[in-house]
Amino acid sequence: MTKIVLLGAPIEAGTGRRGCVMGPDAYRTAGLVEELRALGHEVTDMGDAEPEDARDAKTEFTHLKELEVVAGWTRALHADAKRLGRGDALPIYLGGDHALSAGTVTGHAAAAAEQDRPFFVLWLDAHADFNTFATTTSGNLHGTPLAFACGLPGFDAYLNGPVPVPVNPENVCILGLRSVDGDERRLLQDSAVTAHDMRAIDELGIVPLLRAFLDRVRAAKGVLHVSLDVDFIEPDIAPAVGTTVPGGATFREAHHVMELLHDSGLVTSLDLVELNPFLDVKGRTARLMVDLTASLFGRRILDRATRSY
Ligand code: 4U7
Ligand code: MN
Ligand code: MN
Ligand code: MN
Repeated sequence: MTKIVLLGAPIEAGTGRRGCVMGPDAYRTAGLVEELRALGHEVTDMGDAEPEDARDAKTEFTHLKELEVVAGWTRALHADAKRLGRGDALPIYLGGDHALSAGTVTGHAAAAAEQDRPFFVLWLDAHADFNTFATTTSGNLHGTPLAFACGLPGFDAYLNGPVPVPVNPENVCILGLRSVDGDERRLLQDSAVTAHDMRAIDELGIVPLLRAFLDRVRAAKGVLHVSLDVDFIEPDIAPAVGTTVPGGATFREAHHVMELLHDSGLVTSLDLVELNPFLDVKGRTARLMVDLTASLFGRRILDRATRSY
């Protein structure tokens, strides 16, 4: 039994379009609380977080969209995540667009540092979200949270100062990549982030890639934050996302990742991001995300004793 807390983060300012604001309620409607309780977990839904006022958030760049709103969410969620990271329950952040992870990841990194635990991040995404204010061409800030969390320069507006505990890029693994921008590619290349694109998954399989990372987390006695972007998954089966890229993880690949994460026992916090219920087909994507979360929390086809391998 795991104690789980849910915190909604209805932010859509980080994307170029409307709809992610409905994400947290779509997860509730799709039965997330009930599914987790059915697996034996103690679940508390804390409702939705609210952004801080960040009208002071300014930069030299004029093409960034909704910087003040994103900064307000970053500050609020950073504080929430830092507090929840000190507690004994495992937080699931219900997005909301991926800009929310600027707050959750840096908050959990700060909490882990207080406890002298190495902090690791698994980023399941078609994109690297490794743009800075200087490199983003779209100006959509959901393309920046991983660069920010890793301490890349120029982001002081988000937290009104530098990131207190930047994530060590050596402790970050991205799985599922198939869309990386020109300048972002260079930043990623120059970093120590482990970046596995879809070709690596095709050639080697998703299991050894994930296992190698989980082995490192375990060996370091680390804590692991997982950030699951809906667009990690093939859009044919997960259509409710603004930034579809074909060639994503299959149904079984996505579930298998969750099953291995469950078996590892290493996950200490989770973001579910980028669900846009306005684009969904009969709730299919919301339900898939709930089912994937259930796999991460112990749902399996056969249990160990019944399985003949
Ligand atoms: B998501 C993009 F240009 N890189 O910066 C950008 F391709 O959270 C996409 O992963 C960012 O969905 C996607 O706008 C952000 C684009
Ligand atoms: Mn993303
Ligand atoms: Mn993405
Ligand atoms: Mn997106």
